[in-house]
Amino acid sequence: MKFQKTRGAFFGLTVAAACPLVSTAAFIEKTSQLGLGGMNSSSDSMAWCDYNNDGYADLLGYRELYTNNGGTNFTLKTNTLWGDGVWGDYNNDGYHDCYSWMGGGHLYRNEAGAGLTLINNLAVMPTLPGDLDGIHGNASQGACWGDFNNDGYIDLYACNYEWDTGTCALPDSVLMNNAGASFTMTTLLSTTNNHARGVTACDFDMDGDLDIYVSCYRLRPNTLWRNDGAGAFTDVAAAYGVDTGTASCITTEATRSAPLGAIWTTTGSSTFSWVTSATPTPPKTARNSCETRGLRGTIISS
Ligand SMILES: [Ca+2]
Ligand SMILES: [Ca+2]
Ligand SMILES: [Ca+2]
Ligand SMILES: [Ca+2]
Repeated sequence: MKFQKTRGAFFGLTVAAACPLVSTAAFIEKTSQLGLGGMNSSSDSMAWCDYNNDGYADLLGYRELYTNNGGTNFTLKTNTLWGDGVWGDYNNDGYHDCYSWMGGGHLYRNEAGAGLTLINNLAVMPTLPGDLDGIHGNASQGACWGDFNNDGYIDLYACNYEWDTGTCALPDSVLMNNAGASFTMTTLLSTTNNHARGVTACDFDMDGDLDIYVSCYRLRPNTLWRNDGAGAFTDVAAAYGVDTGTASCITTEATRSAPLGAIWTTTGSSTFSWVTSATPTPPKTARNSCETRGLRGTIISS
């Protein structure tokens, strides 16, 4: 089994299947016939989840939730959500809830499959950190659920990306779940101001706790957060050779990992391989402008 996710698209377990040398599978485009022809085209990610527990996976896109009608077609349930999101049952009631990382982050509670209720109470779900000038707010690009402290309640990691086309990087956040009642946010240190986009959780070192890998944009090193078991993280990307470059900010873009996400494929204790969409090519040197312009994101550890 493996955890996988692309650009904050979903949280879940998949079962690795044997892959034939020659595939005979064929796909037929049925978007409109299945009721998805009017889907909002602004989505950066999609996420399947059987939110009403009827046995059929439903579909979350940008601002939209489509209900699966017994595998025959889909019906638009709502188009007023905040944006793309990830599913997870934060209150352990048996129904998957939804967190959208957009607009400072928004938590939706699943009302026993009948619908999603936006939790506007900041004491329950804090707003993600924004630009220090207070003008732009937050610009998160992804999130993932995982029980980082093994207390039985899933927690959340949010990538906070940037503003002003790379001049202002924002620090990432860890939101620990207080027994399904609220979340406590820790904003990570400056090393995480890496223009993060995709995040995925997996126990790569097989020590019983979920670790986190974050893929970053604008030639920034990627981050591998090793969990201490209590939900506190240390960046070990360089030690494990998966930062895909030095922190000098002068490197080949192709040797950086995919800015849009990564996939775990665990292969055994303390070892792992990883796959991204970027393939090393002959060197092409580029300078990351963020080093000369400086990072203006909030640096807080609480
Ligand atoms: Ca369903
Ligand atoms: Ca729930
Ligand atoms: Ca937890
Ligand atoms: Ca671990």
